[in-house]
Amino acid sequence: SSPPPLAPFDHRIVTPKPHQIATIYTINRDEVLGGGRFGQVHKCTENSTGMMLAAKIIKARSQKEKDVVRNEIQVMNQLNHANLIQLYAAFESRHDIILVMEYVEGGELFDRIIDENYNLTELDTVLFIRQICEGLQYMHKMYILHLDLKPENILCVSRATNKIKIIDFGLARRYKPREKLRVNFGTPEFLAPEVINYEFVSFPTDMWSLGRPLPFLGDDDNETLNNILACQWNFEEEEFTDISDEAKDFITRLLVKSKSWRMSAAESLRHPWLSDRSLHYRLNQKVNDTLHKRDKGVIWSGDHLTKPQL
Ligand code: PIT
Repeated sequence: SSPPPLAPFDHRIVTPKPHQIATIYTINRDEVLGGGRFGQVHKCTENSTGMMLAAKIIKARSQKEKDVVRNEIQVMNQLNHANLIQLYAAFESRHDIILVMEYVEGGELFDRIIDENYNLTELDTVLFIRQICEGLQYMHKMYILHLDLKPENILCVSRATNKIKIIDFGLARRYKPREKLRVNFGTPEFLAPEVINYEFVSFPTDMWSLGRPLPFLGDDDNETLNNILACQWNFEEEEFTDISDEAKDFITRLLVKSKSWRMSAAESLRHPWLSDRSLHYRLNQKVNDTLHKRDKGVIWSGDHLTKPQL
């Protein structure tokens, strides 16, 4: 439960440099760490020190596109926290802006969630969500909204631990009390009701995203949006049969249609699901039980398998 390692450099205020990046850093174009809305992230090395970093190359030709990236830099300049990826340098040229950031090697949480070889337990989820809440609590204290929280934007520090860092501040901004938000409806399942309705966004808008493990999926995007707006969900899916009541209560207190009644990041951290150590102990016992029984062939997984002869 200790926080993830800090970036291997002190927090710095970055201004985009007009120099060529190539003389100071070596970008490994073959090694793609991830792709986002605006371009690819590559592994890269600072030539003078050998320090490993990550370089996000963002295509930005127009003034408007460049302003969006400058906003991302401004936001990252204000954020110094172990659960938020740190910015090291930035370079601006005619066609793109490159952000040089802290390097972590564990890949996206998204990939861990969908990896069938990795058995994600409820206790793992507690550890992930708790760190996301720590990062969010800090951001919100700094008056900054993330507005694009999803498993693709959470990085694992390594494959072996459950430590994470939040990335992608491309939509992040300083909270302005009267600001409404226009977003692209790329992934409707993640949108909070106030975003769909084009109403004011605020700190609780980020909190909605944390309750997202619930399926709002309709047969099409329209139905999905309607399910969100109607706050139509339940715990009847098979995935929830073994989930603790505390987890269900936690989700219930985030997926609240009215912004002002959702738990804040600080309240979430105090919720029993994230804070009750005896619950965590029980969840851990459950994990061990399961592994133990599986060793003995008592538990099988997958409908395609036949029951072992006991
Ligand atoms: C890493 C390792 C990795 C991906 C990234 C960094 C990506 C970071 C990132 C940060 C942003 C953003 C998009 C991606 O908008 O696998 O060290 O601010």
